[in-house]
Amino acid sequence: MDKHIILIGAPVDCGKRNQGCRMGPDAYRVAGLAQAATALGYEVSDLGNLNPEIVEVQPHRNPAVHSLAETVGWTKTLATTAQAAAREGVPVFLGGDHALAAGSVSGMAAHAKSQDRPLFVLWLDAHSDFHTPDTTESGNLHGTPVGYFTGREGFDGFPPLEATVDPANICMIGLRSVDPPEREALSKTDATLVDMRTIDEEGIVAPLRTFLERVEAENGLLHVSLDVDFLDPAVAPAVGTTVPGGATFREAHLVLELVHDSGLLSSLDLVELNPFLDERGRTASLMVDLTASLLGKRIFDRPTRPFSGNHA
Ligand code: NNH
Ligand code: MN
Ligand code: MN
Ligand code: MN
Repeated sequence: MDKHIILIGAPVDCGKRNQGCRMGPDAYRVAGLAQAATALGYEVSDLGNLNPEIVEVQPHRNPAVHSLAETVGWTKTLATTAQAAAREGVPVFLGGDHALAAGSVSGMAAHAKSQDRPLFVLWLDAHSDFHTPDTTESGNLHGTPVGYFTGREGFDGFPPLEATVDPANICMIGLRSVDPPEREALSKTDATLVDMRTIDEEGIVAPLRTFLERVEAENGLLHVSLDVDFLDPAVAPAVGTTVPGGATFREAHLVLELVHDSGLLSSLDLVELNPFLDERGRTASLMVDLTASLLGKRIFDRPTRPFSGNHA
């Protein structure tokens, strides 16, 4: 993978009603994200915190939907920034809530298209975020980014997609809170859905390896979207939407260690951290440590590599 990390502050806080994710980018900086990447041999740039484009939109026909204009504005800013940054290195989006993935992933999909390569998405989350503005009951648009970048209907006012992500190229791991309309819509796709029961029964490694082997075989770009609530709230309390029964500390590290070893990472979202809810910075620090695993931090070098190709 590219040894240049580009930090992009995305203090998006409009994707749900409870506030605090806007403090995420600075919490990651304070917790030492840039220093961790530098120590692992990366060149690190920090673009600072971005602002959303100011846009006007018609109110959505679903009256529950809120903060539509702000979310659309962020989507435009982040999609443009993602494409420019991806030409220079590995964009790391410091959230901010998960609404930011409408912009980061759609921008990466456009970048992948410009290279004639498919974009694959590893979605690490308790939730599938596959709503559309028509199906969301909460009206919280952080529950909709996957619906947007796969090209579902109902995203009136959002920028038209230069490229959609094929649901068959999405692997969701950690699922344990999926709303009925999402489940119904997901069942009509070929997305890989790894819920907590699958992890309990089969382990987290097998489905991940299968997915990474496909990314490699298809010469894909790989975007990783890490929602804090992928983790069990006992280890990661600083998130508004805690769901019990999440990934353990070691399961999370292992996923990111395996992604590192694949050499396939192209871009990353760190989302839903709410520092206002943290305990002495422990969740921010854990997210930084997980990113270090993704960037190659290890206990010992491994004797064998799980992949045939040499991407290092
Ligand atoms: N599915 C719920 C909704 O749409 C919850 C989404 N919340 C998240 N997603 N934190 O990751 O409101
Ligand atoms: Mn560079
Ligand atoms: Mn999410
Ligand atoms: Mn979530």
